[in-house]
Amino acid sequence: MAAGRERTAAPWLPIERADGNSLSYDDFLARYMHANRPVVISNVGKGWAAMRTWTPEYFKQRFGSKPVAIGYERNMPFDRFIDEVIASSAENPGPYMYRSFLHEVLPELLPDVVPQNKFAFPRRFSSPLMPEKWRRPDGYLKLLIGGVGSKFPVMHFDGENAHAQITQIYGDKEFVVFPPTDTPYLYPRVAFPNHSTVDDPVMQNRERFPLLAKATLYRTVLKPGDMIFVPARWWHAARALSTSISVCTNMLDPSNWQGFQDEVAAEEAKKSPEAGARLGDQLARVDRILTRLERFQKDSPALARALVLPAKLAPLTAEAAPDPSRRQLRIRIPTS
Ligand SMILES: O=C(O)CCC(=O)C(=O)O
Repeated sequence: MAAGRERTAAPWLPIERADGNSLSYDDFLARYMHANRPVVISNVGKGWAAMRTWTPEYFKQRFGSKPVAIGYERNMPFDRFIDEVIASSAENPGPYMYRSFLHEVLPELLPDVVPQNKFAFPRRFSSPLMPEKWRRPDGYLKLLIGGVGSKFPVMHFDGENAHAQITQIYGDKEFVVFPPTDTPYLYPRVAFPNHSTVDDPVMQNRERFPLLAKATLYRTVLKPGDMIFVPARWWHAARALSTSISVCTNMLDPSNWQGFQDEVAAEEAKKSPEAGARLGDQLARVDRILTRLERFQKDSPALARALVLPAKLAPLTAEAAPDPSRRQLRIRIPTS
């Protein structure tokens, strides 16, 4: 057998599940987000028009030949993209859309994903106190579409130490994660340490990637109404099992702040050490202010509500934050 042809079906463990009808937001934060533990939450997005109307045919009819971003450097007419998605197969996978930020390219779809999913609330990313580059009240809401066998191009963990969530709207998607402690076995790229060179984490090429045998694979299949919470630095990969439509966002709060601050300051320090130190100081100040405002709301909820401003500056829940679908957002899309 030629090198790389022989593959091992990796053993896997299921990802914990919770029911969105009974899980409170506080329990979600305590058990998962602040414990850096993945979970699949069912029954989310129940009120969304998207859950009823988003199908491949709907996108084809609504957007026709409008050009749409598929990957970093690939645009194509929406109707042709959908045709290729429908024709996609395990043997001959079609394109997978993963760079379409809704506010930027398809704002007309925003009313279809309200009310906001409380578990996907971007938290500190939505604070007006965040420096502009990282102020994203929608959590970088993004559309993901692919046909059978197509996949997100690279196993990775999200940059800026962000937590992520992916909500399944149509079809089935296989989703796998590995804990951060498995990083030594996942062959990170030298230039992009949050990108893995592993081509398939499920049907593994153990000749080329022998250390994979030491990693613990967690797997699930997302169905419409399921959301997976992917904690900061958890490696993840996704593959459509049928035509699949989902949305995803990022979240930031005290649980992943320090890593966020260190990472973006280190990136800035590549321009100059002074600029990196300045940004680190600025973010440390923002952290101190947000921490006080968050604590005040927890300790004195009635007074905080009466004063209005604490919840505006440091929104703790989706209800306290302005609905991002109603505002024209100026969003800066990261380029790496
Ligand atoms: O395709 C998916 O569901 C994964 C999305 C993802 O990980 C990302 O956009 O960073």
